[in-house]
This record gives sequence, C-alpha cells and structure tokens, in this order.
Amino acid sequence: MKLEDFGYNDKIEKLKIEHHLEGFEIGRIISEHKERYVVTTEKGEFDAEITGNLRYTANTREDFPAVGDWVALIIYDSYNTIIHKVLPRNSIISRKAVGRFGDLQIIATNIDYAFIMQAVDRDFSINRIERYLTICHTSNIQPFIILTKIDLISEVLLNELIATLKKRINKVPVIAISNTSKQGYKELKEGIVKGKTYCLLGSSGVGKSTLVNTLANKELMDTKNVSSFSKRGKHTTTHRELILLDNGGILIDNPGIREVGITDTSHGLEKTFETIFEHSKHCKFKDCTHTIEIGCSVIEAVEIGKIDESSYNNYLKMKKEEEHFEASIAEKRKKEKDFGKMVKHFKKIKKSSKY
Ligand SMILES: Nc1nc2c(ncn2[C@@H]2O[C@H](COP(=O)(O)OP(=O)(O)OP(=O)(O)O)[C@@H](O)[C@H]2O)c(=O)[nH]1
Ligand SMILES: [Mg+2]
Ligand SMILES: [Zn+2]
Repeated sequence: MKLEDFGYNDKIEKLKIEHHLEGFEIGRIISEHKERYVVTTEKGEFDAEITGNLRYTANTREDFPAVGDWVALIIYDSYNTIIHKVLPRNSIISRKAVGRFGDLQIIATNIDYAFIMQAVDRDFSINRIERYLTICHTSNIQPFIILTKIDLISEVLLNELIATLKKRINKVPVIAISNTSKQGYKELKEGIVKGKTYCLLGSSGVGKSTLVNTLANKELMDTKNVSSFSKRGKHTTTHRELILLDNGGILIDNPGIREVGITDTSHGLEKTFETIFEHSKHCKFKDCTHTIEIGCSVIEAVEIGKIDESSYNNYLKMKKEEEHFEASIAEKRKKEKDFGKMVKHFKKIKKSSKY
C-alpha cells in the first residue's frame, strides 16, 4: 500500500523534511487501543507504542497521538515499533471531555470533511446539528449534514424536516440517505474524493458503521440494532478506526457521541451563527450580551423573525458553555503554573540544603 492512498501529500512531505525525519518510517494511525496504536506504513501495519520521552514530555491529551495522525516510526521488528514523533496536524476535531475539568477529547486529526450524521426517525435535532457544526467550524473542517434512515419516514415528512433544517442552516450541504434502500448513495459517493479524510460524527445507532460497511462492501465494523425499549443506540463501536474505500476516500468511524460539548476558542460559533453575528455588529453596546440590552440588534431581529428564535436560544446556551470552558482552561493553566512554581521552589530548597 502506498502512503498516498492514506492521504499522504506534499504538505506532509514538507513537514517530514522540516522536522528532519528522513531516516524514519512514516505512517498514519488507523486505530487506537489504550495507548497502543495501529499504524499503517508502506511496509504494512504495525502495533506501535510511543517513546518514553514523548510520554514524559506530554502535557495534555493533545500531545499524544490520535487516529488520523501522521507519525515518524522506528520499526525494530514486527513486535517492537516505536512512535518517535507526531507530525504537526493540519486539523484537530475535538470536543469537551465529559466530566473532566477543562479537558479536551480529540476525536480525530488531519480531517478534510466531517459527516454530521443524524437518523430522521428519532434522533433528529437541529440544536445538536448546530453543536456539531460549531466543533467543525472551530477546527476549520468543512461539514456535510447526512440524514440517515430515510426509509423509515414518508417522503412528505422528510421534505418537511429538510425545509425546517434549511430555514436555520442554509449554507451546509444536506444529503439524505438510507443504508437499507441505498437512496441518496449516488449523491453521497460523489462527495467522497480520493485521498481526502472524512470523519463520521453522530449519536449511537444512527448508522455510521453501517454506512462504512456498505461503502466498503465488507463487514469491517460491527453494527447492532437500536434498543427497541429505549430507542437508543447501544454504543456498538467502541474505538475509532480509519478505513480506506475502494474509490480512494478515507473514512474515520467513531463511537457514538453522547454529549457534544463545545470548546470553541476560534470563532466556531461565529461561523455557525453567522446571521446572529451579522446583526450583532449593529448593537448599541460593543460588549452586548444580546439578552437584556436596549438597542440590541440581535433581539430586534429575533422579534421580527429575521433570526430564528430556537437558533438564538441555542446560541446563548452554547455561548455560555464556551465561556465556561475558556474559564476552566484558564484556571487549569494557572493551577499547573502554580504547581510548576512550587516544584521549582522545592528543588531550589533541596539544592541549597545540600551545602
Ligand atoms: N432502517 C434503517 N436502519 C438502518 C440504517 N442505517 C443503519 N441502520 C440500522 O441501525 C442500527 C445501528 O446502526 P450502526 O451502523 O451500528 O450505528 P452506529 O452509528 O455505528 O452506532 P454506534 O457504533 O453505536 O455509534 C443497525 O441495526 C443498522 O442495521 C438505515 O438507513 N435504515
Ligand atoms: Mg458504529
Ligand atoms: Zn446585542
């Protein structure tokens, strides 16, 4: 297998040279199992671990390898492969880690496009789509909205859903598919380009793995019925996996996401809620929160129906979360810094007490 098949290109070649990695084997991480990584290279697939040094110097989750990463390897033998370095990423898709203070969870890296997948029968939520859009926009990844299981509802209902969706989100392509009847597959396949990486996002049970298997024409991933009792997915996929299609597209299947916590630090909300941002330029106060101020153009636009009210409410909720996340990151950094200072101080005392 050639590295180009997995998306290797001139940009990555340049990075390899810039970082003096000519002597190393280059590979891409295709899955991760508790700090062991399966890496694909021109010599085949290897089970790899990170060097002690990489582990020692890693400060945050972002310093560890993730699925999608390009890495420099030393292959000693088929049982002993070491990841020496993670090449700089061209994109990282991440969300707020559940229950952990100020932490990110990396979903995947070096992604070109995201497929935001929702099943039309029970999973459909525009608020949640806006969350996914924000995490895509934060990472500069172009999103597609994929509505699945359209075989389960009538055409009339589907058209209504799409119309409601487009009223709120009009700049993102929407593709409606059924993995059962293959309706919409032609359009979807046309969107999958050779050498580009697509990340599949969505709740458990929406049909991510079924789509991967059908496109690959192989049972690569396990799939399971949605529980008839709770109508929820069963979290069948438990690890991320990068899969190469015959047409050259590269898909990353992910476990279903329960909470789409946003970590926006780079204008993801601004892009997702473009209309709100356009109106906010005309607010009377520069630091307008668009909630209670007199002379707020956003509130006015909501009142006359120029901004969708549900979208506005969702924006305010996400904005609060973003501020909370930023504050928790700042607090965490401060704690780490104070801790670092304390360690330094003790080292100094220890040193001086020697004499
Ligand atoms: N009717 C219908 N069923 C589908 C469709 N796509 C998937 N399914 C079924 O939905 C169930 C869940 O599909 P999966 O592919 O396992 O869902 P997933 O998104 O990978 O779920 P997790 O791995 O848990 O995140 C399976 O029983 C599939 O057969 C579809 O388009 N129509
Ligand atoms: Mg799955
Ligand atoms: Zn305002």
